[in-house]
Amino acid sequence: MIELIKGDITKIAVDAIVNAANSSLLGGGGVDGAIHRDGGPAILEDCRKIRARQGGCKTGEAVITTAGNLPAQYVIHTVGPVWQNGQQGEKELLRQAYYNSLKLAAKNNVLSISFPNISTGIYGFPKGQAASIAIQTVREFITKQAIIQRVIFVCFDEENHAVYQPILEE
Ligand code: AR6
Repeated sequence: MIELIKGDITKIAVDAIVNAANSSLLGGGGVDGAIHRDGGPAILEDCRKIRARQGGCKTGEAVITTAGNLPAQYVIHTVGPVWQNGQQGEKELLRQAYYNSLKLAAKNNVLSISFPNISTGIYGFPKGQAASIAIQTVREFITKQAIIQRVIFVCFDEENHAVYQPILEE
Protein backbone atom coordinates (compact mmCIF):
# COMPACT_ATOMS: atom_id res chain seq x y z
CA MET A 1 0.00 0.00 0.00
CA ILE A 2 1.31 3.44 -0.92
CA GLU A 3 0.17 6.49 1.05
CA LEU A 4 0.69 10.22 0.67
CA ILE A 5 0.97 12.56 3.65
CA LYS A 6 1.73 16.25 3.86
CA GLY A 7 3.81 17.01 6.94
CA ASP A 8 6.97 16.45 8.92
CA ILE A 9 8.57 13.03 8.48
CA THR A 10 10.02 13.06 12.01
CA LYS A 11 6.52 12.92 13.53
CA ILE A 12 5.12 9.86 11.76
CA ALA A 13 5.47 6.42 13.34
CA VAL A 14 6.85 3.76 10.99
CA ASP A 15 9.46 1.03 11.17
CA ALA A 16 11.96 2.98 9.07
CA ILE A 17 12.32 6.63 8.13
CA VAL A 18 14.42 7.44 5.07
CA ASN A 19 16.78 10.40 5.33
CA ALA A 20 17.95 12.50 2.36
CA ALA A 21 21.53 12.65 3.61
CA ASN A 22 24.86 13.60 2.04
CA SER A 23 27.90 11.38 1.47
CA SER A 24 29.59 12.47 4.69
CA LEU A 25 26.69 11.11 6.81
CA LEU A 26 27.50 13.87 9.29
CA GLY A 27 24.21 15.74 8.99
CA GLY A 28 23.18 18.91 7.21
CA GLY A 29 20.14 21.10 6.60
CA GLY A 30 16.65 20.23 5.34
CA VAL A 31 15.16 16.90 6.34
CA ASP A 32 18.61 15.62 7.38
CA GLY A 33 18.90 18.44 9.92
CA ALA A 34 15.40 17.74 11.26
CA ILE A 35 16.06 13.99 11.65
CA HIS A 36 19.31 14.48 13.57
CA ARG A 37 17.81 17.25 15.71
CA ASP A 38 14.70 15.30 16.71
CA GLY A 39 16.35 11.87 16.79
CA GLY A 40 19.19 12.95 19.06
CA PRO A 41 22.90 12.06 19.13
CA ALA A 42 22.51 8.27 18.85
CA ILE A 43 21.93 8.62 15.08
CA LEU A 44 25.17 10.54 14.52
CA GLU A 45 27.01 8.05 16.68
CA ASP A 46 25.92 5.20 14.37
CA CYS A 47 26.76 7.31 11.31
CA ARG A 48 30.30 7.85 12.60
CA LYS A 49 30.75 4.10 13.03
CA ILE A 50 29.65 3.53 9.44
CA ARG A 51 32.08 6.24 8.27
CA ALA A 52 34.91 4.57 10.16
CA ARG A 53 34.04 1.27 8.50
CA GLN A 54 33.30 2.30 4.92
CA GLY A 55 34.01 6.02 4.60
CA GLY A 56 30.49 7.48 4.27
CA CYS A 57 27.83 6.68 1.71
CA LYS A 58 28.09 7.14 -2.07
CA THR A 59 25.36 8.80 -4.11
CA GLY A 60 22.60 6.28 -4.81
CA GLU A 61 23.57 4.01 -1.92
CA ALA A 62 21.97 3.59 1.52
CA VAL A 63 22.99 2.75 5.09
CA ILE A 64 20.93 1.98 8.20
CA THR A 65 21.17 3.32 11.77
CA THR A 66 19.10 3.54 14.90
CA ALA A 67 16.28 6.10 14.85
CA GLY A 68 17.24 7.38 18.30
CA ASN A 69 14.28 9.25 19.82
CA LEU A 70 12.22 9.27 16.62
CA PRO A 71 9.00 7.20 16.48
CA ALA A 72 10.72 4.55 14.34
CA GLN A 73 13.13 1.68 14.73
CA TYR A 74 15.56 2.68 12.00
CA VAL A 75 16.71 5.59 9.89
CA ILE A 76 17.84 4.60 6.42
CA HIS A 77 20.21 7.26 5.14
CA THR A 78 20.45 7.54 1.39
CA VAL A 79 22.21 10.09 -0.77
CA GLY A 80 20.34 11.49 -3.75
CA PRO A 81 22.10 13.17 -6.66
CA VAL A 82 22.73 16.88 -6.93
CA TRP A 83 20.79 18.09 -10.00
CA GLN A 84 23.18 19.51 -12.60
CA ASN A 85 21.58 19.50 -16.05
CA GLY A 86 19.85 16.11 -16.16
CA GLN A 87 22.62 14.64 -18.33
CA GLN A 88 24.91 13.49 -15.53
CA GLY A 89 23.06 10.30 -14.58
CA GLU A 90 20.87 12.12 -12.06
CA LYS A 91 17.69 10.14 -12.87
CA GLU A 92 19.35 6.75 -12.54
CA LEU A 93 21.07 7.82 -9.31
CA LEU A 94 17.77 8.96 -7.83
CA ARG A 95 16.18 5.63 -8.80
CA GLN A 96 19.08 3.84 -7.09
CA ALA A 97 18.63 5.90 -3.92
CA TYR A 98 14.99 4.76 -3.64
CA TYR A 99 15.76 1.20 -4.73
CA ASN A 100 18.70 0.69 -2.37
CA SER A 101 16.71 2.16 0.54
CA LEU A 102 13.88 -0.31 -0.12
CA LYS A 103 16.32 -3.20 -0.49
CA LEU A 104 18.00 -2.37 2.82
CA ALA A 105 14.58 -1.99 4.49
CA ALA A 106 13.40 -5.41 3.28
CA LYS A 107 16.67 -6.98 4.42
CA ASN A 108 15.94 -5.61 7.92
CA ASN A 109 12.34 -6.84 7.94
CA VAL A 110 10.85 -3.36 7.77
CA LEU A 111 7.07 -3.51 7.27
CA SER A 112 6.44 0.24 7.02
CA ILE A 113 8.73 2.91 5.58
CA SER A 114 8.42 6.64 4.98
CA PHE A 115 10.27 8.63 2.30
CA PRO A 116 10.89 12.36 2.03
CA ASN A 117 11.16 13.85 -1.47
CA ILE A 118 14.84 12.99 -1.92
CA SER A 119 17.00 15.52 -3.82
CA THR A 120 14.15 18.01 -4.38
CA GLY A 121 15.32 20.53 -1.78
CA ILE A 122 18.91 21.70 -1.48
CA TYR A 123 19.97 19.28 -4.28
CA GLY A 124 17.59 20.97 -6.77
CA PHE A 125 16.12 17.96 -8.61
CA PRO A 126 12.96 18.99 -10.55
CA LYS A 127 10.00 17.92 -8.41
CA GLY A 128 7.81 16.43 -11.15
CA GLN A 129 10.54 14.18 -12.50
CA ALA A 130 11.64 13.19 -9.00
CA ALA A 131 8.08 12.21 -8.04
CA SER A 132 7.67 10.02 -11.13
CA ILE A 133 10.94 8.22 -10.40
CA ALA A 134 10.10 7.79 -6.70
CA ILE A 135 6.63 6.39 -7.33
CA GLN A 136 7.66 4.12 -10.20
CA THR A 137 10.58 2.67 -8.24
CA VAL A 138 8.44 2.02 -5.16
CA ARG A 139 5.56 0.48 -7.15
CA GLU A 140 7.91 -1.87 -8.98
CA PHE A 141 9.75 -2.89 -5.84
CA ILE A 142 6.79 -3.61 -3.59
CA THR A 143 5.02 -5.86 -6.09
CA LYS A 144 8.10 -8.09 -6.24
CA GLN A 145 8.48 -8.76 -2.52
CA ALA A 146 6.36 -9.63 0.52
CA ILE A 147 8.09 -7.87 3.42
CA ILE A 148 7.35 -4.15 3.03
CA GLN A 149 3.59 -3.61 3.43
CA ARG A 150 3.31 0.13 3.66
CA VAL A 151 5.21 2.96 1.96
CA ILE A 152 4.43 6.55 2.92
CA PHE A 153 5.58 9.50 0.83
CA VAL A 154 5.84 12.43 3.22
CA CYS A 155 5.73 15.77 1.43
CA PHE A 156 6.85 18.73 3.49
CA ASP A 157 6.15 21.39 0.91
CA GLU A 158 2.83 21.97 -0.84
CA GLU A 159 4.43 21.86 -4.29
CA ASN A 160 5.64 18.28 -3.84
CA HIS A 161 2.30 17.21 -2.38
CA ALA A 162 0.51 18.67 -5.41
CA VAL A 163 2.89 16.86 -7.75
CA TYR A 164 2.51 13.46 -6.05
CA GLN A 165 -1.26 13.43 -5.72
CA PRO A 166 -2.25 13.05 -9.40
CA ILE A 167 0.51 10.49 -10.11
CA LEU A 168 -0.61 8.31 -7.20
CA GLU A 169 -4.24 8.53 -8.27
CA GLU A 170 -3.41 7.10 -11.73
N1 AR6 B 1 9.94 16.23 6.80
C1 AR6 B 1 9.76 15.86 5.52
N2 AR6 B 1 10.34 16.48 4.48
C2 AR6 B 1 11.14 17.54 4.75
C3 AR6 B 1 11.41 18.00 6.07
C4 AR6 B 1 10.76 17.28 7.13
N3 AR6 B 1 10.95 17.60 8.40
N4 AR6 B 1 12.25 19.06 5.97
C5 AR6 B 1 12.48 19.26 4.66
N5 AR6 B 1 11.81 18.35 3.91
P1 AR6 B 1 16.45 18.45 1.44
P2 AR6 B 1 18.06 17.11 -0.66
C6 AR6 B 1 11.73 18.18 2.46
O1 AR6 B 1 17.04 19.75 1.11
O2 AR6 B 1 17.49 18.01 -1.69
C7 AR6 B 1 20.95 18.33 3.49
O3 AR6 B 1 21.76 19.38 3.93
C8 AR6 B 1 12.01 19.36 1.56
O4 AR6 B 1 10.83 20.14 1.41
O5 AR6 B 1 16.27 18.08 2.86
O6 AR6 B 1 18.13 15.64 -0.92
C9 AR6 B 1 21.72 17.02 3.38
O7 AR6 B 1 22.69 16.90 4.39
C10 AR6 B 1 12.36 18.65 0.24
O8 AR6 B 1 11.20 18.39 -0.52
O9 AR6 B 1 17.32 17.23 0.78
C11 AR6 B 1 22.34 17.13 2.02
O10 AR6 B 1 23.52 17.89 2.07
C12 AR6 B 1 12.94 17.31 0.68
O11 AR6 B 1 12.72 17.23 2.09
C13 AR6 B 1 21.30 17.87 1.21
O12 AR6 B 1 20.53 18.61 2.17
C14 AR6 B 1 14.40 17.15 0.42
O13 AR6 B 1 15.07 18.38 0.67
C15 AR6 B 1 20.36 16.93 0.51
O14 AR6 B 1 19.51 17.66 -0.32
